Amino acid sequence: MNTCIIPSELVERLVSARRVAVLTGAGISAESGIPTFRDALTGLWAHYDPQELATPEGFARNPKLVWEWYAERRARIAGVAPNPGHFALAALEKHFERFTLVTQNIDSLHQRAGSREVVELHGNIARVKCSAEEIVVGEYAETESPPRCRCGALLRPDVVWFGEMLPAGAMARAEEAAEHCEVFLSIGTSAQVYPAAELPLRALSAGATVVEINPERTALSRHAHFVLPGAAGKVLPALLEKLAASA
Ligand code: BJW
Repeated sequence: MNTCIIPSELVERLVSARRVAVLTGAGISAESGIPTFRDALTGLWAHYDPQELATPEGFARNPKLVWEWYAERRARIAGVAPNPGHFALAALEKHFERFTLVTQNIDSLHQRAGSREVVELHGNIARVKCSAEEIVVGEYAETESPPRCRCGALLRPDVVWFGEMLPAGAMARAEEAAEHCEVFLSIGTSAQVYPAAELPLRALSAGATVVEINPERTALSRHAHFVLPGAAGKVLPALLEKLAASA
């Protein structure tokens, strides 16, 4: 029995919705043991400088440092499992005609939980691409320093750093889903990083019901129709339970 309070009006809107879009951020993977970015004590940016580790300029200055940091994070991700929040989203997908799961996360935990269609806005840590040609060349393999592409440039993680464009196809799919859904769920994101943070606002402008699931208030909270304060791993299974009981 899950004790989270899910408003019945939200359940009714979900029951009648045909198209649902979801945006997830680092918070959904926190209960799996992956640190978020901006949480004051445990977030990655409390301990590491994003300018040095998550920008193309930082990589150009010290490619080995950046490569090692991503190798450590990859190893951490390999050692964790999806949590009840990821599994609840995979199950939720089956209740709707169209369900688009857009994630800012690079950890593949949604896919490992069984979500079928995941739009990755910020890339995936398992892949590497050429730092010059921007072409994905394959899966990461353990090396001390970044290897070189056939063209001679260094390989780098296939993730989106500050100042870089998001993959155009992924962003287009995310925008389309946000603008054509009846319910939009924003889960475990501080809603500070653009253009991902625009998605719930686009959904709002298009008339969707916007729901936020997060233990803390964010920049989005005052705009959302429903704010469900709590951990995604508790709130999402409760939401799924209510929906399944009402469908
Ligand atoms: C829980 C929980 C639990 C905890 N359950 N919840 C417009 C205005 C201002 C600035 C810009 C703008 N447009 C572009 C920019 C610049 C920049 C930007 O947004 N900067 C802001 C910081 C101000 N954006 C970009 O540079 C983007 N590119 C771009 O826009 O290109 C065009 C352009 C370029 C230059 C100028 C103008 C236009 C690219 C952004 C790339 C972000 N990359 C990173 C790293 C990815 C690779 C990696 O992992 O290493 O992506 S940074 C980091 O932030 C990562 C995340 O995906 C992203 C978002 O973080 P997220 O997921 O929200 O995590 P947190 O930690 O912030 O929040 C976690 C939340 O979970 C918290 O709220 C907790 O409370 C909650 N939580 N436990 C539920 N159990």
